[in-house]
Amino acid sequence: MYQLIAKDGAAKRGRLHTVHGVIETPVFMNVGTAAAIKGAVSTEDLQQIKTQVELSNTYHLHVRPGDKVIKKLGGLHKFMVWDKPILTDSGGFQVFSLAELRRIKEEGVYFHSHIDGRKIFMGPEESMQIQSNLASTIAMAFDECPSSVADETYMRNSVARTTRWLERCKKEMARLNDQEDTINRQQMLFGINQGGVYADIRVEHAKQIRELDLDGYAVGGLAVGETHAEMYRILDAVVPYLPVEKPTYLMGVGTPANILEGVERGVDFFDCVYPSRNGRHGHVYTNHGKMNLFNAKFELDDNPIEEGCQCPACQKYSRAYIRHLLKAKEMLGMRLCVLHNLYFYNNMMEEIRAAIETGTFQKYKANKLEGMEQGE
Ligand code: PRF
Ligand code: ZN
Repeated sequence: MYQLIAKDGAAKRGRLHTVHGVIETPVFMNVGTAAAIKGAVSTEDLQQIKTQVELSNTYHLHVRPGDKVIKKLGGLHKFMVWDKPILTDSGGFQVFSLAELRRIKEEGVYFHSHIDGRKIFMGPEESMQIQSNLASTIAMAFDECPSSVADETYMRNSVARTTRWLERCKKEMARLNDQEDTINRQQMLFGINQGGVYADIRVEHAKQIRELDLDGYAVGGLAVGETHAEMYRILDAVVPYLPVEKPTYLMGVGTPANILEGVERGVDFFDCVYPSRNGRHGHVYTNHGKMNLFNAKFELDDNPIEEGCQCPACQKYSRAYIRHLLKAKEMLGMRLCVLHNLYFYNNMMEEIRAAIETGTFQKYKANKLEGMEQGE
């Protein structure tokens, strides 16, 4: 159940009640593709860095260790020792970005595993079954994420198929939630809007899928090569056609600036690999812009990454020490940068929520962007 607590312009401050607790939105989900946040981050760490939702991938966990293995071990929450909400992406997007030799048919997608080349079939029913075995809090619909340069005819046909797949997902999820041996019988299902950069296709699709009365709605197929201006134009066009009384999720987005723009347009959920991936490369976010800790100017810098930051890295360690760890390829260096970056994102979301509640989001956004532009 989603509660809309406050609005500031189109920006929404919401609360999603789930079997694994409450999610305060806007929220940034921390990406743990294969049931782990890359950079040796433990679930104890996640508690410390204000993580609300962990995100994992159906495709990866199906290929390794296998969703049936995870079901036998009691589901993903028990497996990775995380009792808060988990969202699983459906596999659609990963099949398109990772798998080789894929063939899309009405029934689903045939492809070869990126691990061992094994032939796999995944359609809407299989994706729901895998996500039900994983027992995540929120399952995502099985969709096709077409290329950003797909032509209009391809896009119309693809979106129509994604709608038919969505109807099958809803039916299969209802069947699975009705079965006694299902671990999470209150698993939620979010639908996914597609249509590339064609605003009319997007809007028509949004109108169709909102009729299905799902637990939430995502905007997929963005941040796949189009410009930021195009992404904002599509959000401007489509978010008003998604139900305001349900959570909205912008998939795979993005930079702090992208998130602020998304919030302004009414988005509740975000996820992105940037904070963890950049952290693993020694790139850290601060309120004064991004820093590359490999830079020689930090050799003797005894300050924390960011003065006043309450993250586990900044509580104790200096830029100089972390720079040394990174250069010496010590895992702790990566880990500290990832913890700082995820904390930066999670903390920004907390600030965003407070700003919406007090009707000061525009001011908050302008200040945050101005500060961050000072960086490299
Ligand atoms: N579909 C799914 N997952 C996704 C996307 C999508 O379009 C994107 C697009 N940015 C990221 N993750 N199922
Ligand atoms: Zn920090």
